[in-house]
Amino acid sequence: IEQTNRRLPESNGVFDRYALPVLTAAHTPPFWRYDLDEVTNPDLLERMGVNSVFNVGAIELNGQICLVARVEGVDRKSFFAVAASETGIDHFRFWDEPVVMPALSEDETNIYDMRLTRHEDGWIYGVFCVESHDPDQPANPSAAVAQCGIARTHDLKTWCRLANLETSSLQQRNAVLHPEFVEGRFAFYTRPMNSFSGTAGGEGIGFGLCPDIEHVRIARQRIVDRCQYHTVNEGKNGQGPAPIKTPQGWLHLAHGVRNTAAGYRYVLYLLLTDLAEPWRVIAKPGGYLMAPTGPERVGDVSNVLFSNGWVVRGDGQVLIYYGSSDTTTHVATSTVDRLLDYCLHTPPDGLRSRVCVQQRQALIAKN
Ligand code: M1P
Repeated sequence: IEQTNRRLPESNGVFDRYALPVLTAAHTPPFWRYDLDEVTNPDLLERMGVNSVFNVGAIELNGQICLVARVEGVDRKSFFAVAASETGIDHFRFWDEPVVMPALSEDETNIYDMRLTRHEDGWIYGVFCVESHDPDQPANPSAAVAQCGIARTHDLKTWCRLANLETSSLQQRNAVLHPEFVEGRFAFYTRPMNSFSGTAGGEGIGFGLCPDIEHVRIARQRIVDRCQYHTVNEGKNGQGPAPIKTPQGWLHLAHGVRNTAAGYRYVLYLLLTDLAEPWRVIAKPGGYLMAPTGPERVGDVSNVLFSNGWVVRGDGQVLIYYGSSDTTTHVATSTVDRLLDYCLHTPPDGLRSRVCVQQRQALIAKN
């Protein structure tokens, strides 16, 4: 909490990484983990440990950067807790108490990965994954159903839970509320899928409209960014945080997943969609923006970068928060201008080795 973070000197010009993670399990207050009563805990045993702090929603509120973190106890259950900082790159400190998120049913077992959206209707919305044991497979303890929970707040302290998002998909994770009305309706990025954790039926990032935020039913999920063979999002993908509005279009950060002999690899990539039709991609650079590197690579689920939070500051700086291997949280910084330049001037994925060589030859010739 006291340590000052340091921007790493190596940079590709698009973004900068930092030496230290911004949040770890060790950032959680000791009074969340230890009974501090000498009588009931004379040997000061940590009886309620925290395993990891990652996949944070992010927002600027009252001049501070607030992260709604996924805090996972040693019992594997996740909950939300707010950590705030003036700088956004270091000195994050958790508020004294975790978020008390109302549950809609007794069966809700785990909640995680909140996306925060400051909507033009005046509320701050939190859209998150709600996981339950699959009622159709009671004999299989690993069978789970992911649904999308929705709650709203003005202060990140008091949360009003709304009905879960309804779609025709068996599983619904990585849903995100768009910040503005589209065609007079609330707009959601979705992820139609059949499989809880695999890639079966992974079509891509979806998009749908709904008139009533208190009962969100999306009949049609049109595909914004489709999974494609031999790309970084071949297996599955998901919208990251709510997109950033720029003069050139909506800037989106997403994660893409592919399978390898060592398991799934999660990387982050960017795309730009049309201002009036945010489901229509107008630019998509080939490949990834960020992939796990150094200490980010190893954790509970290694080789994973996952982002569900970013913040644009008044001067155009973008703070990108990302979970590293489902264990800690890092920050990278860039600017809206740099991310747009990268989006608009990076060649699209050539999809064939021979085309990628042509792209590189054109660069070499120009240089
Ligand atoms: O373990 C990697 C990620 O797996 C899930 O993401 P997705 O639904 O795209 O597979 C989520 O559980 C996420 O929290 C996690 O980081």
